[in-house]
Amino acid sequence: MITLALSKGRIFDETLPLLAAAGIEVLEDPEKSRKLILPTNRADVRVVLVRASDVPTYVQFGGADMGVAGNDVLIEHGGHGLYQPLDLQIAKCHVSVAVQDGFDYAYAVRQGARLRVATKYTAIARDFFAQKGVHVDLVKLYGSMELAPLIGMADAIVDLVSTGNTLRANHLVEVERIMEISSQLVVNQAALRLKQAQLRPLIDVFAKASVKPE
Ligand code: PRT
Ligand code: MG
Repeated sequence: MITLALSKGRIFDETLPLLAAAGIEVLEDPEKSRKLILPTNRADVRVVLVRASDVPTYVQFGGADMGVAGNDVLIEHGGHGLYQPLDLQIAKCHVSVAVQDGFDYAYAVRQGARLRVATKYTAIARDFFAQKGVHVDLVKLYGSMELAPLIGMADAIVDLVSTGNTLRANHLVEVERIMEISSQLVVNQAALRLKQAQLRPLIDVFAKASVKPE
């Protein structure tokens, strides 16, 4: 049995075509079903639904043989015990610093001001500001980061941006782009050895299917 860990939403939706390329069809719709273990048309392949930020943990501890997770999540997790053979080029976005429209971020940085930064991505934010030599107090949040600057709780946020619509709707502007994000295939290192014969062909099909023509 091969177990694949996915999160509901964009990662599930964008992984479906890759599974289809391998002849794998998930037999239930996660938006309709309450099941956490979804069967596929192949008796030896199943999908488990977990929180996006839990995918690396399930794969690390062998709860799943492989999974799909964004670089954002993998960097925060640390990637221990995971083999990352493939950038799937899906669920793309970037990590940015954003501030309230009108806040002079460049000036604050030049002045050596200490910034309070709200984020779910504390590892990424800590590294980024340390490299810039900017002193920050990080405030860990689990969601709705956009709210923090609006109510005066933080000077800036570090968050994922794709279309920029969420920032615009909340009168925030992007002032720095920290890194590009896409989702990676992650594989349990022990599973890769023990289930080579089943996993390798899947990884190869995903590799071919994830290459987008320029
Ligand atoms: O939503 P939940 O709290 O359950 O978990 P999650 O947010 O960790 O999961 P999910 O499914 O939202 O995201 C899974 C992965 O998709 C992330 O780890 C990223 O690698 C990737 N991804 C790609 C994104 C986005 N694009 C994205 N736009 N994840 C989140 N967003 C959010 C962003 O945080 C912001 O709130 O969408 C909002 C901004 O979108 P725009 O289009 O308005 O800029
Ligand atoms: Mg989300």
